[in-house]
Amino acid sequence: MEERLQIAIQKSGRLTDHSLDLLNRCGLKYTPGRDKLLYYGENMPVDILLVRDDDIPGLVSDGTCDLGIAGQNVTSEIRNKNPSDYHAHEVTALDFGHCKLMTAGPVTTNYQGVDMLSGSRIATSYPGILREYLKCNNIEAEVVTLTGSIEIAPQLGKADYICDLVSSGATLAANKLAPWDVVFESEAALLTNSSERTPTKQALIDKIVQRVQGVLQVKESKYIMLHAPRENLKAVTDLLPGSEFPTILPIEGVSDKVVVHAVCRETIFWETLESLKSAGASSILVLPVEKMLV
Ligand code: PRT
Ligand code: ZN
Repeated sequence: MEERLQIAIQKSGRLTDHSLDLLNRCGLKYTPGRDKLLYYGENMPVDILLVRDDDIPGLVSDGTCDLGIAGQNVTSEIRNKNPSDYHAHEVTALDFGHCKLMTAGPVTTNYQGVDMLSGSRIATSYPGILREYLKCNNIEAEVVTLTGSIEIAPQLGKADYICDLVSSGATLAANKLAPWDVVFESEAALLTNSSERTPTKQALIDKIVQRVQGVLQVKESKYIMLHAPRENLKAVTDLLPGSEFPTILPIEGVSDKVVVHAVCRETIFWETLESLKSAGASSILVLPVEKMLV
C-alpha cells in the first residue's frame, strides 16, 4: 500500500488561505474532500488535514501528522504546557500570519513600564507565554486565562490589563486599550517531528521542505539583466542587492560593454535601478523569479 504523508493546516481562519497557497506553490494538487476535513493530494501521496490551529502542534508532536503549519504563538504555548511530552520542531518560519502578543491596558492608564503589571490581573489566552514573560521580568501578577474576547475583559471587570495578539492594533483601539510591551513576536511556521519513518516517506518530507524553502526564497528574488560598462563593472555588480555570482557575458561586436545577469535575493527598489544607471548600466530589466531550487 502506498505510504501517504499527512500535513495539518488550519481549517478555517487567518492561516488557511496562506497555507493552501503555499502548498499549491509547492506543486501539490489536491481535491477538497466533501466533508472538508481532508484534502486528497492528486499528484503526490500527500493528504492535507484541516483542523483547528490549536490542534496542529500536538498532531505533529504525537506523529499523527508529518508536517504542520501553525502560528509560533500557538506552538510556543503548547510546548510550554508540557515540554517533556512535546516532540515537534520548527523547520522554517513562513513569513505570513505575523502578529505580536502584547500587554495592553486602558488608554487612560499612564503606563510607566513593565513593573506596573505587579499585583495586577492580566487576561490572556496565552497563560504559558505570559507567565514566562512575567517570571523573566520578576513580576508577580495574576494570570486570568480566557479563551476569547480578551479585549473586553477590563470592561467586564474580569481583569485590569490584557495580553493578546495584535496585528493592526484596530481591535485594541476600538476597545479603548493602548498597546504596551511586546511579549512574543510570531509568524506562521512549518513544523515536523523526528519520528522514525521509511526512507521513501522521509524523502517525500525532504522534497516538500525543500520546495517550501524554494517558495520562500523566490518571494523576494528577482532576475536582473543589464548592460554594464567594462570599466565600471565592479561598481555595477556591487550595487546588485543579495546577488552572489552574477553571470557576465560579452556582447558581439561591442568591446566596452558586457551583459550582466543576476538573481537578486533582496527587493530591488527604484533607487537601486537609479544608482545602477548612474554607475553606467543601461537596458536594465527586472523579472520575477517563479521557481528556485538551490
Ligand atoms: O478556529 P481556530 O482555533 O483554528 O482559529 P483561531 O480563531 O484560534 O485563530 P485565527 O484564525 O484568529 O488566528 C490564527 C493565527 O493567526 C493565530 O494563532 C496567529 O498566529 C495568527 N494571527 C495573526 C492572529 C492575528 N494576526 C490577529 N490579529 N491571530 C489572531 N488575531 C486576533 C487577535 O486575537 C485580536 O482579537 O485579531 C485581533 C486583533 O487584530 P488587530 O488587527 O485588530 O490588531
Ligand atoms: Zn485557535
